[in-house]
Amino acid sequence: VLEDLEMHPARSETEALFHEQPETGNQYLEDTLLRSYLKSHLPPKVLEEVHQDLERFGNRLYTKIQPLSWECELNPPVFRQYDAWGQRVDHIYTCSAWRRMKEISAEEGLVAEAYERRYSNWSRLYQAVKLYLFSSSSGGFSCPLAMTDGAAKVIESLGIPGSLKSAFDRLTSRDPQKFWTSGQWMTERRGGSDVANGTETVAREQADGSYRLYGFKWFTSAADSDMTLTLARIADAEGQCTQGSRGLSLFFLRVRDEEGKLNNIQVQRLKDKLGTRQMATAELWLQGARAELISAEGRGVAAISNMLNITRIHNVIGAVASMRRMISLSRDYARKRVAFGKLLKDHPLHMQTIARMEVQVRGAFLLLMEIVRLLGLAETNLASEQEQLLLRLLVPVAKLYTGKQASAVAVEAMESFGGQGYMEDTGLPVILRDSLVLSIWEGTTNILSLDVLRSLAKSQGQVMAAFLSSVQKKLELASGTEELSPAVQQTREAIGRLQQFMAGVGSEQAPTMELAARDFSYSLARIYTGALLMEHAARPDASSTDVCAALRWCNQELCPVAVESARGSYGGGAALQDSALVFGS
Ligand code: UCC
Ligand code: FAD
Repeated sequence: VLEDLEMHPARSETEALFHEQPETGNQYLEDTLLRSYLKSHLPPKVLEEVHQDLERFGNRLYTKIQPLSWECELNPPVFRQYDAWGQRVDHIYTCSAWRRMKEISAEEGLVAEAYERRYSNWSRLYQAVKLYLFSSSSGGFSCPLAMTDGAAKVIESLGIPGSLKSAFDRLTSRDPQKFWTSGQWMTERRGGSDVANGTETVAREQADGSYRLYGFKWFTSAADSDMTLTLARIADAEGQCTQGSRGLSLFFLRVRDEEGKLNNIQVQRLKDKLGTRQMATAELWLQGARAELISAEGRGVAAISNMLNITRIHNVIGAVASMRRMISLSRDYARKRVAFGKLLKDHPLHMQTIARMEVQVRGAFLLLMEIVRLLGLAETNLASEQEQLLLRLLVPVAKLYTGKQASAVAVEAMESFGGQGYMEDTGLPVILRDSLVLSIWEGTTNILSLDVLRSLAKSQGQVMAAFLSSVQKKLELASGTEELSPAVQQTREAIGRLQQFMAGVGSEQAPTMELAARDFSYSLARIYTGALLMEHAARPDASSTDVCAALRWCNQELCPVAVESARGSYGGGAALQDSALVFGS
């Protein structure tokens, strides 16, 4: 027997760990790019206070909040339509960890911080950093927070009318007992992108000036929220409604009354989703839900766009956070896992794979910081007109670009754990699944590419001028750093090709901008991100890795729209070919 044991080690020995669990520690302390960004941008006094809070929050996330996040995944919401006695109840049960996330969000001021403006224009950035750290440990709670922030922004932009004061106070409260979350009900069965033609919900005015809404909302995320903003068409005395965008108005409604009874709303069912399963997304019938009109009649889309622009920024936060989390875990795993007699970190090809992802996340992170920096300036009336235009342009650009980056990085990073990456109980598939929605909700990639064109169309060339001037300034800064000269050169050339493309748009045989919209938006994203990476690498205390990331980023095709245009991809003939290719005739 002894001999046998020597030859065949006991089970306890074979159970020795071959796969050590990858871990993250304090995500704030470990994020050198985040810390160097804050150090170079925040005023010293602000940095000192913020640093202390972020270090504390980083510890809280790692020790207390991350386990709750896993609980949210294991205990998704449950919908019960009837009680045991046949009474319709339409109750959505959420787990205690999910409800705890709501309390934590209030305690940490994850929405409040942006509206208190303790640090003036830096408050937005600071809030975004906290949300970024929270996102991958939030168990999906970053979704309601996005919409809550968006709703607060809409109410603030309306001047906080008296009737909405209490809602605003609750949305921006730090008191867990008072704090409310909001939904954002836009999508109906006929269309989520084409809201103008897809919205069938009708609003009927009541004698007291309030409205009752009748319709069906096809996707309503965080359906356990306290309130929502939603669109509907106001019916006139004959019951007729204006069709199209000009018939849409924006409404505020409470989902339940004081006793918890639904506001004439029936829950049809919860969506059976690929990801974001921790969070309830419902189909809802509005059967006379009492609501308050909060926009001018027919200005619903313009009014809710304030919400869209905030939730799209949250989408960018989620994208960058999920990339960062995946890479941090890959990095840790590479230090622990042995293959072919050495640690993964000592296989240069494996390091190349992770390094390529690192360049992606660095670029995306700086783009996020740029947007929230600009938003902070705009919200404290410190933004120039150019900065406001730039912000309007960069939000859809960043949302569409980082949404795609996040899913690509999640897939690549999953492979870096080998077969373990595919195992549900490692938690890694959750990150992958949840990242896949980032390019769909809050506007798909194509819809946002068209929104980029919308932002350009509104300003007669001023938006592009603001973009180019901002890139030029960053390039001038970078020109002082010798090692960056190849990247500076590549970006200058890309700008030249972009300008050439733009000049051709109005001419004969012009490319149609609609067909070019996606490649055009990608070009803006790559050029601007390259400029940001160079700006960061040109700081006096920049590291060699900052320089390396900038060089590598700029060493890709920065202006795909020019390449595709030269290939004739945007002419009428190309559109016909596209259809023929798709349909095989
Ligand atoms: O998906 C959803 C929630 C998911 C859960 C939350 C997750 C948050 C992230 C968490 C991270 C972890 S809610 C549903 C989201 N739905 C969409 O995003 C809709 C996508 N479709 C579009 O964006 C379309 O482009 C529409 C709906 C905006 C198109 O509508 P219209 O009415 O056809 O467009 P118009 O006529 O061009 O625009 C009407 C007005 C114009 O202003 P005026 O009339 O003054 O010229 C536009 O300039 O609205 C203005 N407008 C905007 N303004 C439209 N979009 C914007 C904008 N983005 N910014 C400023
Ligand atoms: P469609 O509009 O049918 O789009 C289908 C495809 O066509 C897309 O690829 C799109 O890019 C493309 N397309 C459409 N129009 C054009 C065009 N003009 N040019 C080129 N391409 C085009 N909505 C809410 O309102 N509230 C919520 O809380 C909410 N939560 C959601 C949660 C989840 C998990 C998901 C998946 C969705 C949620 N949505 C919510 C809905 C989401 O916003 C929509 O699904 C999204 O906006 C797309 O709309 P659609 O599904 O109608 O797709």
